[in-house]
Amino acid sequence: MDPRGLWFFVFFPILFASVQLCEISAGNSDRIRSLNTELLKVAEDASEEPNPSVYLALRLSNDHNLQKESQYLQRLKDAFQPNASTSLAPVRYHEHPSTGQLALYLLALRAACHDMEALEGRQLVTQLKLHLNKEKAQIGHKDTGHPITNYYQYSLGVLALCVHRKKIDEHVIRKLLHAEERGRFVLHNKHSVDTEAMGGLAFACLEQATFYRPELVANLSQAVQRVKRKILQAKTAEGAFGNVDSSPLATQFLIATGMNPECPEAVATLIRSLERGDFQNPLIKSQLLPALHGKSYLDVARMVCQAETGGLNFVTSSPRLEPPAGSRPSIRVQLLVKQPPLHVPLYRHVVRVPLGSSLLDVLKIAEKLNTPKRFTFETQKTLSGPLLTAVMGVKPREGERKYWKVLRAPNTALEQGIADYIPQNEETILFKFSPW
Ligand code: B12
Ligand SMILES: *[C@@H]1O[C@H](CO)[C@@H](O)[C@H](O)[C@H]1NC(C)=O
Ligand SMILES: *[C@@H]1O[C@H](CO)[C@@H](O)[C@H](O)[C@H]1NC(C)=O
Repeated sequence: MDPRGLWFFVFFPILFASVQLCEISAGNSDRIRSLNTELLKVAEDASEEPNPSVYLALRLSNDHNLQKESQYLQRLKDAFQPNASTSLAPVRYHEHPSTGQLALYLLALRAACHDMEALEGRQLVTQLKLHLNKEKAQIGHKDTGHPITNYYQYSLGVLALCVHRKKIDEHVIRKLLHAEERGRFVLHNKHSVDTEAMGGLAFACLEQATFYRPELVANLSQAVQRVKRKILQAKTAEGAFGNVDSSPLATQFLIATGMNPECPEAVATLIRSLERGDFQNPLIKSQLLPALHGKSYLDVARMVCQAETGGLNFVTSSPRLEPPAGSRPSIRVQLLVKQPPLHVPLYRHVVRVPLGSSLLDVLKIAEKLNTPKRFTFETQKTLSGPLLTAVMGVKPREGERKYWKVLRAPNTALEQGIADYIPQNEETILFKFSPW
């Protein structure tokens, strides 16, 4: 076991001023604890690739299972730095891990109180700086281009360096400020609250750093206020910011910027959504847990590490038992695949599947059918689960900003991925190759 994993945090008292407003009533602590247990189970599952976001959530929690946390940290290190101690070669830019993944890993290391002054730590910081410079160059001087990944990951990169108290190139910061101000935080023509929240967290962190010019700091504070306005404007009738899944991050932003009168209601809404079972994806759950503890990713910066002893052990409940597929009634789901401007669908077929199957199950079943045109698809593992990357052999070319949008016909975009979404009987699922 890595002894460096055994630390815990003392938060500066200053923090409590902002936390107080978002305090969770004791009545909800069981629910929050079982969310913690669920994420620990995700961490224990060796068949899943380690997810730095899940580790971050566990570290920002009030409850700990130190042994499992440090085992998980080790798996993260093995995945992200397979030859850490041996590589003395100069740092070069690699496409993988992406800006966002590298950033999440650096945040995780900070949450583990990892010493970043050692060679490998410095190399990681240099690498992330390289990533951000590449992202910036891709946007270009006139801001006509797009980042290599997206502004969400760009923001994550800035946030991670800031949390490690590393000074960031002012041009890199100004590009992000510019993009936010010009309303560039959009995905498939829709304003992205997730991106706004992550950008806002980055701005809020930079604003508190001590080494930037007052003029830049003034612009950063303005940006924080702008983000706050946009997030509050995105509030739905049900109290979500954007949608259910962007609310955890949006609430983290409200927590981070302190003394927000909206905060208690935001947290109460998250708890209600949690009770209703609205959150299914472990990545979103990992963004939720800190918020329910009144914390945000900025708190990773404020941590002081002390040698840690003890920690809570969780009783893990047994997994829910599903009835065997054969005994479940079957439903009919139509799959429709379109590649505009072509009018003729690339595929259309009604598939029979057991009730309760996920959309991914439906696709797997469709693939095995003897239809005139065989259904084919490809997925890619991501921190949010399997992303549908190709359908009927069609996928974006290198650098082409297109994706397979998934809708419930005629035009309701799904708010879940293919592994989480459970189709209903007689539903038509439309896959549409779209720009973003
Ligand atoms: C940018 C983004 C996209 C971009 C990604 C392209 C790119 N190269 O940047 C595009 C436009 C393709 C996209 C598509 C979709 N997205 Co999206 N996306 C995001 C966003 C804002 C950031 C993702 C990111 O960069 N993460 C950081 C890096 C470090 O993590 P990563 O795992 O390496 O990132 C990859 C995955 O996140 C993947 N990805 C993006 N979206 C989704 C959605 C799902 C379900 C999966 C499995 C993977 C995935 O693309 C990233 C880059 O490769 C997140 C917000 C969030 N809170 O996570 C939403 C988010 C993940 N997306 C979401 C959704 C619903 C979708 C779609 C299902 C929408 C639709 N109806 O078609 C599709 C995916 C359909 C499919 N083909 O499988 C939801 C997922 C909710 C949930 N319950 O899990 C989120 C949380 C937004 C929200 N609040 O609703 N998305
Ligand atoms: C790690 O080492 C292996 C073999 O020594 C090499 O192939 C690989 O590229 C190295 N990985 C990194 C990230 O340096
Ligand atoms: C701050 O914002 C103003 C107005 O957008 C801009 O003119 C100025 O250059 C910015 N300053 C810095 C340091 O980014």
